[in-house]
Amino acid sequence: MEKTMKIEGMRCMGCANAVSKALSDVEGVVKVEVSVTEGKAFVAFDDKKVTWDILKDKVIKAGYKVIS
Ligand SMILES: [Cu+2]
Repeated sequence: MEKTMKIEGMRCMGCANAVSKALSDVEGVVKVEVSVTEGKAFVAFDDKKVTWDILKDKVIKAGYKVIS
């Protein structure tokens, strides 16, 4: 499954890396592409291993606000 998460609060490449790492570390995540300027994270993941809600929670725990 491929989805794009809308994220608020990313300001720099450090934020992008933090979000990227938070998502990439989850088992079942295949690919992550974060755009700071657009406030988005594209995520490709195996929905049999991980849910979208879990992924959103990881980003929230990393300190960012998930819009959708
Ligand atoms: Cu930052």
